[in-house]
Amino acid sequence: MRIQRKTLLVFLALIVVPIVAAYAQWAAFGLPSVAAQAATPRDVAAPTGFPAWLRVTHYVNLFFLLLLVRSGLQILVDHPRLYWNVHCTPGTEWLRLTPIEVPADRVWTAKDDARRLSPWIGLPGYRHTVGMARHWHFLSVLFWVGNGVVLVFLLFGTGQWRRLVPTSWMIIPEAWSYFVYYATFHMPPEPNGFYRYNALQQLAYFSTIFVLAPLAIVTGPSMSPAFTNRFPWYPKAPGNRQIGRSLHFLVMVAFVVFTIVHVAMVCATGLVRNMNHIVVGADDGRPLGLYLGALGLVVVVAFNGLANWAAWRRPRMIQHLAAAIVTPIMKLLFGGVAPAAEFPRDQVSPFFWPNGKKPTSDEWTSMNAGGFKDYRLKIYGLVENPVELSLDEIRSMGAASQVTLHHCIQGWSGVAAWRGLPTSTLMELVRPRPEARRAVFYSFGEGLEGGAYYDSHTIEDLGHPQSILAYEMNDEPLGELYGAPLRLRVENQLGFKMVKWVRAVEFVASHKDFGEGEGGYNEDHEYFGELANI
Ligand SMILES: Nc1nc2c(c(=O)[nH]1)N[C@H]1C(S)=C(S)[C@@H](COP(=O)(O)O)O[C@H]1N2
Ligand SMILES: [Mo]
Repeated sequence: MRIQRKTLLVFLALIVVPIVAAYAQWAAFGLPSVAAQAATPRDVAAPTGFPAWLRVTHYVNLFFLLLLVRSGLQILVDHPRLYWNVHCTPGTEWLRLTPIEVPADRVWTAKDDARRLSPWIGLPGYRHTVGMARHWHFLSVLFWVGNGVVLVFLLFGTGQWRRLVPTSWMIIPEAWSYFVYYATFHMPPEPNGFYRYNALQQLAYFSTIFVLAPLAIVTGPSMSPAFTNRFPWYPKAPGNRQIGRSLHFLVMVAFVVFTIVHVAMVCATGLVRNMNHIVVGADDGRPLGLYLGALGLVVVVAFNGLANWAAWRRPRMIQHLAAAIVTPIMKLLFGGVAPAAEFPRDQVSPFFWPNGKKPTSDEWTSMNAGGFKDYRLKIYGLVENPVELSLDEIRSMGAASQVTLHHCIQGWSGVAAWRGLPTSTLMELVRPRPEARRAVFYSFGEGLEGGAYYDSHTIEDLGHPQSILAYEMNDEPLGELYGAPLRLRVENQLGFKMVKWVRAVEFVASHKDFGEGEGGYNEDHEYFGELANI
């Protein structure tokens, strides 16, 4: 692991400066007085205790947060580098969670770069399990956000917000006073949390619910190809897609740190009584809350074990569960929008991560040696006019140029200029029959587990102006590594659907009609979701 010095200094400063200031205040003036605050008789307007809905949402939140963190870490290690720039040039990352520096003397694909994660931490763990991790991430996030919405509505509907939402700026100096205690390892006099929180505690809970959670939610879509290509201002709000991704990670770190400190404080300030507050909603010293809370944690751990088991033993089931629950929502939110984002030509990335296995067949190798003069793109299946086209014919049919951002499922991105034949023009030529709903693109290259690589797109996605069969990248004929002679660009989808080294196109009625019926090679072999809008 390596962290950029500049970024490390900023983080350290954010932690060290307040602690030094707290020590200085303690040394110079002693501990501040918070006795009056702690002893304040309870505010008659403020709510007392924790109603059942609050205790339930608190638990449900923990339940899904853990799944989100574990699956999120698994997604992260599939491209174990975080950047502030959108190009993802090796060496420019601010955080690197791999010892590997990208070799300059040989091809090092983004997939080579993926790291293994222990299944005790990652969901589902091990290496390159990003597809399954995403299913758990997206399934969990729906419930986590739904639970959060219920919580916020009830907070404001019942008056419980009063114990959380600061109503006076005085909370800041008061919270600081408590911070001086904790930072210098002193325990301040505490109010009874059943009736009110201390100022720092209130501020911490408030920021977690009203700052961290919304930040986690809004930084998520800044990584979505469909959403950001339709609304280019969105990733620009934080700066760019990789800043969005880095912030999404930092918010996760903040949630984890909050949870650790929160649990430590619950233990340190009267575990049994505190557990009664939040588990059974009673302010007494009986051990019931502690026992039920422990049981609740056992359920959380058991479910995480079950989630790992299902990811490994019933991956198809999880993939189909996500297709049934997540896909319709993704379609509703991000489907059907035509991508439009373009980048200025001078923002083309200096380095573009390659992925996939270059073809090794004699057919492709000899055509490559001959400059693809003998290449014929075969288009067949449910079309009125099946054709075979040479590269020259393809070039003469019309061309579109675009400078766009590539979004790989692993997390990296890169800007490149593409030029090629719009797939809409191709469809005008071959005329898909009414029953044709999608097209499969077959590659000369093999997938990771052997057998030809392929993926499919809906007719609708292929009709967008930014959907092209590219034969040029950055004003040069498409390079060997990047998909020569033809590769797909479908800008509202993730990179894995953009088949390189395209050999043939088949129009079909459904994603069930080829391969193992999931929509593409990675969908079949790695359980990726068929819809790759996010
Ligand atoms: N034939 C083939 N095409 C492929 C792949 C592959 O493994 N084989 N990988 C896909 C993935 S996962 C990505 S991110 C992009 C990478 O394109 P690039 O190498 O131009 O960056 O290609 C896609 N097309
Ligand atoms: Mo990818």
